[in-house]
Amino acid sequence: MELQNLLRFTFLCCSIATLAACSSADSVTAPVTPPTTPTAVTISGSIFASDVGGATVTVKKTDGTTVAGPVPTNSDGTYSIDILDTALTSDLVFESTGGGFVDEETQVNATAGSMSAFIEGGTLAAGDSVHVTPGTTIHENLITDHGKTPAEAQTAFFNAFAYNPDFTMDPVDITDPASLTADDAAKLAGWRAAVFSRLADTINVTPEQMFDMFAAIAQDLSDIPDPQMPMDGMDASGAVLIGTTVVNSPTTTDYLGTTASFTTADTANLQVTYTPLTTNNVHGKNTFKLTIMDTSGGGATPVTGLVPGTDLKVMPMMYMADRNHATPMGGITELGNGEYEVTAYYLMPSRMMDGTAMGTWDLKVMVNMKSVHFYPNINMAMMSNTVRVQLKGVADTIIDMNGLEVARPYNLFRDNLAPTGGGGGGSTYDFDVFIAPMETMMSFPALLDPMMLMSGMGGTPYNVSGVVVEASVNGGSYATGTDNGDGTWSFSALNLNTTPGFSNKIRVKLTDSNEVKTTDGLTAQAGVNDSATFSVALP
Ligand SMILES: [Cu+2]
Repeated sequence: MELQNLLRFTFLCCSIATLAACSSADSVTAPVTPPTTPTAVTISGSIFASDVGGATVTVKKTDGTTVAGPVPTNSDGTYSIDILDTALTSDLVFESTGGGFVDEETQVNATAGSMSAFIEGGTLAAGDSVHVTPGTTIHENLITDHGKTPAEAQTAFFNAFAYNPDFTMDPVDITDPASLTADDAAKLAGWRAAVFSRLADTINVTPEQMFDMFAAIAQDLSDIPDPQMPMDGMDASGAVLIGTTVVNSPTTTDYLGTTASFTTADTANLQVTYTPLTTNNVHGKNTFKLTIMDTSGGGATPVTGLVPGTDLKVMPMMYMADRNHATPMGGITELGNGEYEVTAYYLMPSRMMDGTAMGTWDLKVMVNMKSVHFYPNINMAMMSNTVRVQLKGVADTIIDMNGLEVARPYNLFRDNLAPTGGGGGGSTYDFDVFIAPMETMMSFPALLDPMMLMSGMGGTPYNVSGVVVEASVNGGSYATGTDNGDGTWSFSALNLNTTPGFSNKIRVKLTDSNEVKTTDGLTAQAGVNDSATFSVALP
């Protein structure tokens, strides 16, 4: 066999030599390929629960053979490890055991358990980073301990937590003042880890036992999920207990309650408290209160007189599996005593009504250039009362995230619906819509007349003028709305059917001096695509 191979090899060399000689007049000798010596690449990263110092990091193949390490982590949780580049084509598991960390929630020094990250073969190259977090640990456990494919593990994790664990993201300890200058992505990654710390504390699991909680969650997620309750504390064979404790693995309800409990955030000499105005924190128009206190010198003095848009900015961002996007904002009103009322118009809920996870909302608040973040869980509003409809431009187009020219979306939000004159049993209602066209995924300004709209990356700006907004109730004639100059249009004394549960249909038309906006971006056809419909059921 060896001789045969040698002959074949020799023959191949000769063929190549012949070809080389034919195609290159200068070359008289065949190029000799030197035998390749495996070289090592350096991968750096961190073990984060928060920062786990003195942990032992090993890289293994999925069959358990060690390909690199062990190496220790530094006191800040960082490590650096050399891996033969020949090993990078294999699926790899980064494993960490032991070490110490300061638990974010309890602030106690604790000994870490095992954490891990699964890296698909061919993903890593020299200089890349692998950050091992609670999220990557659960994902890896689903693959290694429960036989899931990487894609299945990702889906199971996303269903439960509405994000994909990302080993490239370097988290910061959000309870450490040193994190204040970190970027939004690092804070988001740090918050995601801190949620597990608080979740453990909430269900009476110690920081040490939290690592068994990661394994328990993976076990829970290994069975067929119920979208409404992807974490139900059970697997196919019954209740999942955490390690050697008698504590049940947490449920989706526990998790959502924990995420919603992050309502106070500190930055240098400032404390900001976020208060949703309703317990059902829904998508569409959403008004909330921010309380801003100056905490310098250990006190708490209300911060008053912040100018909206200058001293005080609120910038929500949704992190989805495949993209990030901003959302339209309404106004900010100072209430006094350091309190400010803010209106956001959420394009999407964090989860659909059936429980399907969509993404994570990051509500960034900037006070005098210092930022804090909240991550509210935004519920889906009832379908019987439409919170948002869409109309589209026809000649009015944008270049989308894929570089394609598409009709510009105009988001129309139900802004207000109230009995005319404050009630008294009549059937007429005042109705306002808030309109926010899209410029890019990051920009949804309030519609003003006139204004110039950007049209995605590289698109031709669109000049808006002569805006007319009309509404018709239950097939009646159209009334023209009053432009309030802030993106809202008002209709007064609309006649609604007040029969309880009756689904009123309010059709809204949007026209500018160039065209009628349509539901499908095609040229308007009266009564076909020239209006969007809000369903309105009165209580
Ligand atoms: Cu979204």
